[in-house]
Amino acid sequence: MLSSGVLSFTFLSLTTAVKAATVTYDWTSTWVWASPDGHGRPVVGINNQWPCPMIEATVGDTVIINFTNNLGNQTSGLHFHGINQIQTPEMDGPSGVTQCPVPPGSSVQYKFVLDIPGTFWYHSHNMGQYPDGLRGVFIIHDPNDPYASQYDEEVIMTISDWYHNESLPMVQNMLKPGNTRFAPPIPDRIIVNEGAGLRVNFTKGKTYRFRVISFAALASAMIHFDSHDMNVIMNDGAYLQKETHYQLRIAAAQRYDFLVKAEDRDSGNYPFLVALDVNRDWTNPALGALVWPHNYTGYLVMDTSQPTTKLDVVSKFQPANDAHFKPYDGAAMYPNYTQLIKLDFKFCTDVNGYPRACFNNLTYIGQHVPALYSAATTGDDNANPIIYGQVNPFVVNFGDTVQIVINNQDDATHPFHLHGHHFQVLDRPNSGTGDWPGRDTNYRSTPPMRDTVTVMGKSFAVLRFKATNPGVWLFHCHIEWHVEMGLTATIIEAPDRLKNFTFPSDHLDACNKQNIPTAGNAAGNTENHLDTSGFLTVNPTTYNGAMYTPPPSKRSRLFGERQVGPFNGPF
Ligand SMILES: *[C@@H]1O[C@H](CO)[C@@H](O)[C@H](O)[C@H]1NC(C)=O
Ligand SMILES: *[C@@H]1O[C@H](CO)[C@@H](O)[C@H](O)[C@H]1NC(C)=O
Ligand SMILES: *[C@@H]1O[C@H](CO)[C@@H](O)[C@H](O)[C@H]1NC(C)=O
Ligand SMILES: *[C@@H]1O[C@H](CO)[C@@H](O)[C@H](O)[C@H]1NC(C)=O
Ligand SMILES: *[C@@H]1O[C@H](CO)[C@@H](O)[C@H](O)[C@H]1NC(C)=O
Ligand SMILES: *[C@@H]1O[C@H](CO)[C@@H](O)[C@H](O)[C@H]1NC(C)=O
Ligand SMILES: *[C@@H]1O[C@H](CO)[C@@H](O)[C@H](O)[C@H]1NC(C)=O
Ligand SMILES: *[C@@H]1O[C@H](CO)[C@@H](O)[C@H](O)[C@H]1NC(C)=O
Ligand SMILES: [Cu+2]
Repeated sequence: MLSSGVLSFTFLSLTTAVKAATVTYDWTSTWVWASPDGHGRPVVGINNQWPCPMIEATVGDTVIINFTNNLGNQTSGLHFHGINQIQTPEMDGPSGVTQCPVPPGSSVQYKFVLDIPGTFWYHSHNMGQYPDGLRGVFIIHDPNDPYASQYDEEVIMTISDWYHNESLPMVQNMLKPGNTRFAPPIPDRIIVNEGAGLRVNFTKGKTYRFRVISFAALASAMIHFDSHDMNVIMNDGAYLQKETHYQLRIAAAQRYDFLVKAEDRDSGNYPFLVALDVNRDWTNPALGALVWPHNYTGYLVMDTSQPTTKLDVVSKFQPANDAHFKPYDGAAMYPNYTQLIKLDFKFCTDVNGYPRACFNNLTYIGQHVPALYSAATTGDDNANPIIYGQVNPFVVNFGDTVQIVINNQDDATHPFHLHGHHFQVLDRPNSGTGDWPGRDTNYRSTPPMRDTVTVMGKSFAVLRFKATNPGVWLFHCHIEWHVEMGLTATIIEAPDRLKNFTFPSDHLDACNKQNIPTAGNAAGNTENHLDTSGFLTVNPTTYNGAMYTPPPSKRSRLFGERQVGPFNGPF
C-alpha cells in the first residue's frame, strides 16, 4: 500500500530527523465500467481503474500528480480536500476559482507540500463530477503521531451514498422551474470502500485505528459498533483529546479517526452498522421514518469458523456532539475577530424560476475568469470585491482573525467546508435555535478545529480562522448538489500578496485551449476592472455540467461580444 519512495511509517515513528520525500503519481482520468453495488454504470476512474488509487505520503513530503484528462466528453480536475496549499493556492483545484477545467486531451501538474498529517481525500471539484466516481483516499502519515503507541494496525473505511444515474442528468433534473421544493437527487445505495465492503480481521489484544472518510454527495452516515466503542483521536486531520463514543455521525467530506480495541473478553465476530441519514435533528432520538433505508453492515472478524450475524436494529441514535470535542494541544479560541463574514443561507428562486441556493440573497455564479487569476492580474483593484463578479466574494487582509457566522435558515442540516484552512468551531447550537444573536457569548474556550462542520437546521455556527494563507478559498456546502445550486462564497485572502502571482504554463494552457481569459476582472476586462459589463448575474437556463463543448472562436469571445462561455454554471 505504501508508494515507492516513501519509507514505512512504523519505521519513521522511531526516528526524529526525517528527510522529506517527493511522491509522484502519473494519473489519467478515464471512463471505467463499474458495479460497486451490483448495478453496472460508467464511472470516472484513474488509469482505467476504479476505485481510484490512494495517495499516501508523510507530512513534509512534496506530492506531484501529473494529471491528464482522457474522458473525451468531459472536462476534469482534482482538489485535495483539507490540504491547505500554503504558498500554492493555484494547486487547490476548484474549476473557475484557482484553475480552468482541464479539457479532454490536456494535462496539468499538481505540486504541493503536505503541511499537516491525517486522513484526507481528493476529488474532482468540477461541475458535480465527484459523485460519478472521481474521488480517492489521501493519507498523510505523522512521524510524531501522539497516539502512535496506542494502536497496532490501520483500517481505512470510506462511506458514500451512490447513484445509478450520472450526475449530469440528475442535476439537470434538479435545476428545473418545477422543482419548487429544491429536491436534490436521491441516492440509490450506500457503498463502503466503494462497494468492496469491509471485513476487518480482528485479533485479541490488538487496537485498530480506523480512518473513516465520507465521499458522500448528500447524505450523512451514522456509525455504530456492536459491543465496542470508538475512541476518537482526530477529526478532519486535526488531533483531538481522546474521547470515547458509541455513535458518530459523519457528514459529506468529513473524516474521523478512532481506535477500536479487541478486548480480552472478545470472542466471535462483531457487526458494525453504517446507516445513511438525513435526519433533520440528529439530537432527536425519535428517528423513525427519517432514516434512509440504506444500511451497511461490516464485521470485525475474529474467528472465521463462526457465523457473522447482523446487528440488531439500533433504536436510538445519539451521536457524539463534535462541536464539543477538544483539540489535542488545548489551543485557546483566537481572540476577538477583526473581520466578520455573515452568511445567511436559504434556498431561493432566480428570475427564470429556477431553484437556487443563496447566501445573503445571492447565488454563486461562475464567471469568465477564475477568481485567483483576477486577483493576480488586477493590481490594487484586487482588494475590491466588485471585480470578482457574483461569486459571493469577501476580501480579508493578511493577519486578520476572521469570524464566519453562518445562519442556516433551512430546515435540514448542511455541512460547510472552507478551503485553505482549519477553522475553530466556537459555537454550533442545536436545530431550531434560530439566527446568530449578533453577540459573541458562550463560546468554547478551547474549540475543536475542523475543515467541514455540520450546521443544524434553522440554527447557526460561529467559526474563526487566521488569515495567514494568501489565496482564493471557497467556503461552501459540501452537499455536491447544493454546490451546483450555487451555495458557495469566495474568500479573497491577503490580496496585496496575490498581486502579480504567476501560474504554471500548463495551467495557463488549459485555459487558452478553451479561450478562457486568464487576466482582468470577472469578464476579462484588463483595462477598466470596475466595469461590470460582461459579468454573469443570471444563471444560464441550460446546465451542461462538466460536458465538454469545443470553444467558440477567439473572435466571438472578445470582450463585449461574449455571451455564455463553455464554462458557465456554478463550477
Ligand atoms: C511529471 O511531469 C513532469 C513535468 O511535465 C515531468 O518532468 C515528470 O517526468 C513527470 N513525472 C513522471 C513520473 O512522468
Ligand atoms: C434516474 O434516471 C431514471 C430514468 O431517467 C429516472 O426515472 C430516475 O428518476 C432518475 N433518478 C434520479 C435520482 O434522478
Ligand atoms: C483476513 O483473514 C483471512 C483468513 O485468515 C485471510 O484470508 C484474509 O486475507 C485476511 N484479510 C486481510 C485484509 O488481511
Ligand atoms: C437501518 O438501521 C436503522 C437503525 O438500526 C433501522 O432503524 C432501520 O430499520 C434499518 N433499515 C433497514 C432497511 O434495515
Ligand atoms: C469583537 O469585535 C467586534 C468588532 O470589532 C465588536 O463589535 C465586538 O463587540 C467584539 N466582541 C468582544 C467580545 O469583544
Ligand atoms: C434578503 O432579502 C430579504 C427579503 O427581501 C431581506 O429581508 C433580507 O434583509 C435580505 N438579506 C440580506 C442579507 O440582504
Ligand atoms: C505587476 O503587474 C503590473 C501589470 O501587469 C505591472 O505594471 C507591475 O510592474 C508588476 N509589478 C511587479 C512587482 O512585477
Ligand atoms: C460521456 O461518456 C460517458 C462514457 O461513455 C457516458 O457515460 C456519458 O454519458 C457521456 N456524456 C457526457 C455528457 O458525459
Ligand atoms: Cu447543503
